[in-house]
Formats: sequence, C-alpha cells, structure tokens
Amino acid sequence: MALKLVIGNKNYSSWSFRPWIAMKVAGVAFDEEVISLNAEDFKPRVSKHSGTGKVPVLIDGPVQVWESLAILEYLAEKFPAAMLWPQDGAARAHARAISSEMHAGFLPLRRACPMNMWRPVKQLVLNAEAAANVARIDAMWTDCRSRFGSGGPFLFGAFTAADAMYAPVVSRFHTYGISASGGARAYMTAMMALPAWGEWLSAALKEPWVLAEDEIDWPTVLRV
Ligand SMILES: N[C@@H](CCC(=O)N[C@@H](CS)C(=O)NCC(=O)O)C(=O)O
Repeated sequence: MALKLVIGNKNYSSWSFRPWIAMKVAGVAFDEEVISLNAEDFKPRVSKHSGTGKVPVLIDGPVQVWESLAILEYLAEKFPAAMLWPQDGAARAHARAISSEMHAGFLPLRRACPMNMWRPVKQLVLNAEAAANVARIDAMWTDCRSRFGSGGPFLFGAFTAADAMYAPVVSRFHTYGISASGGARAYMTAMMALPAWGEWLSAALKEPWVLAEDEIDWPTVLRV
C-alpha cells in the first residue's frame, strides 16, 4: 500500500512542506491529501490520523506518524538509501541538533513572517526578536556550508532532513526580502532551484483558499 501524506495548504502550511519536500527529493512515492487549514472538516479529517489534529501526518498502512521531525526520522529509517541524515556521525549529530532547534524554536520569526508562497517579494522590517532569529539562522547556514557542505550545495552537501526542516525558512527569507549573507544566499538559491520546490510552488499558486491570519498585508492579499 502506498504511503500517504496528509498536508495543509501548500501556500501556507510550513510544517507540511518539510516532509513533502524530503519525500520528493528522496524519490519516495506517496499519495497526498491536501486539506485547507480553514476547511470546516479539517479537524475531524486530520484527527482520524493524529490526536494533535494537526498536519502533516504520514500514513503507512497501520502506522500513523505525526510531527514533522518524527516523520522525517521515520522516512530516514524506512528508506536508508535516501540518506536523509548525513553519513558522518559528527555531521549527523549537527544536522539533528539544528533540525531540533528549528522544530522547537524561532517563534518570533515564524510569527512575524508566516510562510506565504504567493506573496510577491516585498521587504518587511523585522522586530528585534525576529531579527535575532534571522542572525542565528544565517550564522548556522553559513557554518554548516563551510564545515560540512563541500559535497554539494545544501547544508551538509547532499540534501538531508535538515534542509527539509529549513525549507519554509528559505521561503520566508525570500518572500519578506530578508537579507542573508553570501553563503546563506547561495544556499537559498540552491533550495529554490530544486524541481520539488517548483512543483510545490506551482501547486501553491493555484490554491483558492486565503487565510487572513497568514496574510500580513491583510485586508490586502498580494499574489504574484
Ligand atoms: N509541531 C508540529 C506542528 C504542526 C502544525 O502546527 N501544523 C499546522 C499547519 S502548518 C496545523 O495543523 N494547524 C492547524 C491547527 O492548529 O488547527 C509539526 O512539526 O508537525
């Protein structure tokens, strides 16, 4: 039976984007079920698979996995050839640490800059807490690229779960015109050039659902 990933809107659902892009880049076949976060039946449909009532959820026969990072761990175990974590132990520990840091943190940035893939690039002046998050992420990306990135354009060279965890942050930096240093900017360019990125983006741009709380220009909705 095919794997199924239950996700929210491609335009807005940053947590959904993480396992989705990892599965696409890894070449894992799966069905997807997209449920708009504001659909009336969102909670009952998602709660059939996850007690949190949140997306994403991965369904693999009788196995149901929620929480984006747990889904990535499940995929890494089930598809070892995809090498979703770096092979080197030190690099793998680092990748897990920055992935956990993302999963647990950066709330000011997430609140100030909701993922919104159809918003045209337009600079936003950040508050001090969000700017501190940006500085930390820029330093982290630059450090990963210089220490572990020699084998490719991603944080640990080849694409890993850590890149999946930061994919929505790349999108936010891009959308809100956040300036990033040279290495971080090159990393963003590599991420946004992934065919999987383009596939997600073109589906996002066609979605009809508008969520006021994620539109920072509300009541104006800027769409490319
Ligand atoms: N920690 C969770 C966060 C999941 C989450 O907050 N998902 C949002 C969509 S991006 C959601 O389902 N929101 C709907 C709701 O809270 O009712 C994860 O990593 O998967």
